[in-house]
Amino acid sequence: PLYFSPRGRGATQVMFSVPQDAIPCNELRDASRVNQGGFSGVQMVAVQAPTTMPNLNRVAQMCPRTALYNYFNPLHRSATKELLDMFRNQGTLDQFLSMACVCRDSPMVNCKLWINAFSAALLTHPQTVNSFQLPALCEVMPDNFFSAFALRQAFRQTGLPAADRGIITVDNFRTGRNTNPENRLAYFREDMGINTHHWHWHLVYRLDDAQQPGRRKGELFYYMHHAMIARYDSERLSNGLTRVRAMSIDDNPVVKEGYFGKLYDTNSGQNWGTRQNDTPLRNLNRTGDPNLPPSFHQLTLNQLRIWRDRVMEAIDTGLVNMGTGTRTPLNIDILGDMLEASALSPNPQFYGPDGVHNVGHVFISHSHDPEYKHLENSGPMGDTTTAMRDPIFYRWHKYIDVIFDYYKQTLQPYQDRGGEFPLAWQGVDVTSVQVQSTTFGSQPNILQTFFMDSNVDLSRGLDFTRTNMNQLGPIWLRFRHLNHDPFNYTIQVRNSSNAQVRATVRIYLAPRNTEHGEQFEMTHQRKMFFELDKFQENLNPGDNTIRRISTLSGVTVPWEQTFRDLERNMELPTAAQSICGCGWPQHMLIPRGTPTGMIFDLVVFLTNATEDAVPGATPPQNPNCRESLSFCGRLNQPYPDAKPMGYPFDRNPFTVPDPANPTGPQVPARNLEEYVNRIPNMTAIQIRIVHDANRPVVVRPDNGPTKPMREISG
Ligand code: CUO
Repeated sequence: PLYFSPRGRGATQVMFSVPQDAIPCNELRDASRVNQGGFSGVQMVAVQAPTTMPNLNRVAQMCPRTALYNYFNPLHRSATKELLDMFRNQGTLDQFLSMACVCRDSPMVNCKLWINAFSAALLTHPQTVNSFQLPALCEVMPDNFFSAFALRQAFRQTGLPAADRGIITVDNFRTGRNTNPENRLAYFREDMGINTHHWHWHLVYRLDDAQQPGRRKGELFYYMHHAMIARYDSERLSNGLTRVRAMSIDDNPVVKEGYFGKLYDTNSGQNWGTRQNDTPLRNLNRTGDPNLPPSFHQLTLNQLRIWRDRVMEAIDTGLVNMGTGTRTPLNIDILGDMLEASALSPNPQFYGPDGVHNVGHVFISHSHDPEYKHLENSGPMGDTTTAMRDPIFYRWHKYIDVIFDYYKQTLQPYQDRGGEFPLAWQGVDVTSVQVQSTTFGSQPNILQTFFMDSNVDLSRGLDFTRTNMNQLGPIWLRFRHLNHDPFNYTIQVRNSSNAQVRATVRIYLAPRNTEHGEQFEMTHQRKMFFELDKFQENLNPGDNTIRRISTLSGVTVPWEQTFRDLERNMELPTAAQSICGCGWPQHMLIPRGTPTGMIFDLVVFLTNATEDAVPGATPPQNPNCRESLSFCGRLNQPYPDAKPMGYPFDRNPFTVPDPANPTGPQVPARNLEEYVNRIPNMTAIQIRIVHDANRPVVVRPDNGPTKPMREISG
């Protein structure tokens, strides 16, 4: 039998185990861990040989087994694509799994490359697309998430019988000291859920994907990354830091923020690059670096600026140079593809074969050794699992966001009535909004955040089955992360028509005040808004009360979907859709806030769902899978909202009369109140987010050791 499933764990799940050491597929054993923490029995997985053996020469040339795998490296990406296509071209599930096994066992295939290609294939292969759940990524490649130090402690445990093992505790963010103010944000940047989400998003929206009608991949690249930057800015204000300053590539750019990630790639046995404070961004002259394609051996910042300037020219003229003597109108989706740049970029030769954005990742990730004098590897900015750990990620993506916003500013602001996507919805008034946490004794419009601990089992990613069959069992690691008390929204809406209507409820949050303690002007605050939820509701004629719990958010996925494979726990091998793991982690839904309470503006905006509907986009059907529709869409379907992403805050506010000069030219609405006043179907309230630093740190009760364990500092 090719794959077996005594308790719902198929061969695909088992194949993710210990890929670093490439235990041959036919020796893989499934240490099925049921009942959280226990495990029962060992099963062999037999795998047949494929009918034709693959030729892996090219794959191995582009990404050798000994290389430090980087998603943003064009060679590694081509190798991933080649392997992925090899998997996709297998017709039956048996053939697909056989091929995946042979490649996994081949000494020519880089294991992280294999994980990426195999995961991407599982997401899209017709035989697995609806029946597979990716395992928690930090279990599969723990070395991309935990420091070399923590990992070493974990490896030590593998040599011990289960009863003698300790639990590795990672309760401190150890990539810097607080004398470096950037370290205050380490809990955000190094959060396992955030980094997993970023990897998963780029896996679902691959750079070399073919066009799929209505998917709006370029626009989603803009929107999803914009939201992450806005969230990071809120997090910075919560920690007494200024908003992120965009990175510049002009005038001798310098990366002020150093980063020492403490990461070690167990696959290749190599260290990730590090970066000192005040590292200049210099031309790349990495001739001889086998990891980068020749086009990157000598790459100048000037070249990057030329590509950037051409993109800016396209924005200014509103037209894309197709390279064939013709020009076509620019839109946000094309701009996203151009900048990223994906395979859908309209004229890659002209706008940058690898896109301004990707090339920036490569420049920055090699800035510590631009001339390859020290044979240094890429830094964390080179890969999607690690990029968000580095403070420079946010500065670079803010720069990309500034370019997107430059385009958005060329568009007509939405008007309350008339024009494109008018804001007012005749007959629907949002009369009041309140949020309240579900905890006993909570007060309205005050939310609380706190730190807590959760456990993950690293045994899948560590080699121990081979050394001693009697020493199976979990290797627990406990890490600290932000969380908040769940809360309810209560929204009162009056429908003054005499028919039932269906509404899309859009909920956004942004800090009310700048780092200088002044209320944000609307032209700036609109960029700070990030989505908390989006869902649909029927409104009966008259007064309606909409209640919604924060855990159902349309941008997040629950902790269980990020950190545990559903099959193991739910015994439903076909229950989960693979894309359901993609989404912002629920525990990071709201920013940390401050101990005394930080004021945020919460906006509820109702639009007509009939107008928002997209043909071909069906509602979620799988009750076991919470999907992040806003960030991840649905697999093989058009994006399920007809409005521009980020609507209405993606564009500058409409203009209003200038009180200082009522007969003169109008000015953009100056603050949120002036904006909301004109839109009856929108309401804003102020809420406070209090960070309870004194709350005792509790451990998430499920998914952990069944009895107390010796703690080992990681
Ligand atoms: Cu996700 Cu730059 O696109 O990291």
